[in-house]
Amino acid sequence: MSLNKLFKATLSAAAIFAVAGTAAQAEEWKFAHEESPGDVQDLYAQEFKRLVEEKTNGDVTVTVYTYGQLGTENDITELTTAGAVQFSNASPGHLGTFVPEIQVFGVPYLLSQDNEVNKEVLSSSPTIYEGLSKDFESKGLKLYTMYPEGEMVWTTKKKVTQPSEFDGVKFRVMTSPILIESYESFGADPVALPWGEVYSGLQTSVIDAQVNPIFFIESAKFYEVTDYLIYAGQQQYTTTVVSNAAFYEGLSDERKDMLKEVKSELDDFIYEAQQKANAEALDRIKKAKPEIEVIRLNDEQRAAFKEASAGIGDSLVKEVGGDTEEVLKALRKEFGTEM
Ligand code: 6CS
Repeated sequence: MSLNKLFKATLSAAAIFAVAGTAAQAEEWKFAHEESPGDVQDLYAQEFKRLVEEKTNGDVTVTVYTYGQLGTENDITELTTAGAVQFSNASPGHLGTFVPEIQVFGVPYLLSQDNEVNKEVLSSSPTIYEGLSKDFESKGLKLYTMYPEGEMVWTTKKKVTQPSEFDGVKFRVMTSPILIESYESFGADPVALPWGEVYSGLQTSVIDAQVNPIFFIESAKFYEVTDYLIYAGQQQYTTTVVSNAAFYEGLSDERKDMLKEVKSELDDFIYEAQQKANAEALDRIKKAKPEIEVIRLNDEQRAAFKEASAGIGDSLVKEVGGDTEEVLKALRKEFGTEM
């Protein structure tokens, strides 16, 4: 072989090796969430991306998709069960028709008023990670983590401080069936919608009220089309991050360990990030709309809503069955909210 030919053969072998090498290393994980850029789920997903890429020395790249890029909340759960997306946020508020048991997180007044307690339970509860996780596995999903996004605040066009004042109020809720029952028990007329339809729904009076954490009320601008922010202490917004179960099971032990490490670093990160996001958003809302009325229901007023919804846990147990009764009981104990 001439030197020239040898040089060309070596070059093409090197090129093939380089391409093959790149192909073997180029592993992409898709992470879809339910919120807008800069929202709490986006902060989580971006930090997950940073940590995974750093810990794998770039062998894995994570592509983050925000709300709408791959569809609505329910669409991204379906994409994850199908394996087209490796990770996604699937909030209990929208997950009720896929994993009915997770609706325990929609039971009013289940979580603690102390958010440090909520953080501990959501990040490490055996009831969640050993019990509820089996319900996810049976649907082809691996429950990766769970975290709080802040207290759910009602935004309404009408002042509401007791259940009778909800009469005739069309109240938007997320799509899990338990939420319809809960808001009916509070006295409202619930309407289930994806959040992308909420702003225009409020603007055109298709709905009169909705509930979300403050950071989201600011970012989706729901405060522009409502007049009251009402803290009823009734719920924390919780979300789960799920993975496609077959994908997760197929990972090497080394990758699984890396993901556990990432989860535990992110437990602290996201807890602090959501606190900051909610506090700053309330200040901005008050500045942008000084006439908005912020109402914090007192203990007596809260007790009326609590009493009105006291049967929701039992009806969930009846409807979903399985281990829901034990899960609810165990979670009430962990959150310190036994009845
Ligand atoms: O209200 C909703 O549907 C949306 N709220 C939040 C805080 N995150 C995503 C969710 O879909």
